Amino acid sequence: MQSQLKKFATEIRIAQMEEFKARGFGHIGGALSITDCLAALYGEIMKYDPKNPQWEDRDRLVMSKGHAGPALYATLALKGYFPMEMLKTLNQNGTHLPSHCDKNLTPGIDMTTGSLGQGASTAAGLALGLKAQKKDARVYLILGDGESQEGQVWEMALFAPQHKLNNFIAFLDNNKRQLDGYTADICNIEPIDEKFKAFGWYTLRIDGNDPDKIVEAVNDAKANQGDKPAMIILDTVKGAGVKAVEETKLNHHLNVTAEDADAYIAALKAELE
Ligand SMILES: Cc1ncc(C[n+]2csc(CCOP(=O)(O)OP(=O)(O)O)c2C)c(N)n1
Ligand SMILES: [Mg+2]
Repeated sequence: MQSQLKKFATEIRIAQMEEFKARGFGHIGGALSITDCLAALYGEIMKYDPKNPQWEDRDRLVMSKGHAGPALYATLALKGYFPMEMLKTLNQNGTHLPSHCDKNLTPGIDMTTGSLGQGASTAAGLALGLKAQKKDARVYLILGDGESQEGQVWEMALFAPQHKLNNFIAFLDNNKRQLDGYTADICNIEPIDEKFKAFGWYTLRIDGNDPDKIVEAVNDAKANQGDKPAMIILDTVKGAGVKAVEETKLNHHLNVTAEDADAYIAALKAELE
């Protein structure tokens, strides 16, 4: 029997596959690797109201690796922000679900992203703004490991501790692969936990494909971060949860035929039984 959150993660994966099936291709590897984190955030951690997406006191999520939009859309649809049927319009002309996140198009999307690195700064700015307004709301940020090669991420890494952004919890989806190969071969970011620690962050490193462990880590951060921002390094597998995608070395952006998608969905549904 899967835990409630693991079950939710599987449901998010199934809904994602419906999106990719309808479009025929997409950023499948990095969408799957961050799915367990989204299950934890929207299944347990975050404060939000699907009927009032602009609620002022809500927690915010910035999906800085904006190409993982489809994973977030699946999550938002399952939580009732918009009809499940809308998922089939992913990345089509006139859609409200573009390939990368757009806060002006999609209910529940808090920040427009896609240019890697920029979501780091906008998330820190949101956290600073909420703190200045003395709001009881947190900002969550999701970065990629390849994205963390961007200089802008390191400007933010300096800025957030300086401003004591203890309403700020970041995740780094350390799936070891970027667009065109292994992160360690292209521009190694390790030891990434030690780096954030040295920059003044409360840092944890966990199995990022276990939503229950992610909830535990966020509770730990909330209890122990003091006046620091928190960084949770998620050790993940790119393509997690769909074996054929995990095993495809360059799985950043793949074609997904209807037959592929149906096979992936059948395997995921079997996990729910
Ligand atoms: C500034 C910028 N440069 C390049 C790209 C193109 N691009 C999109 S995703 C990606 C790879 C990102 O790798 P990673 O952060 O590891 O993402 P994940 O593995 O989680 O998909 C690149 C180079 C971009 N979106 N923005
Ligand atoms: Mg990566």
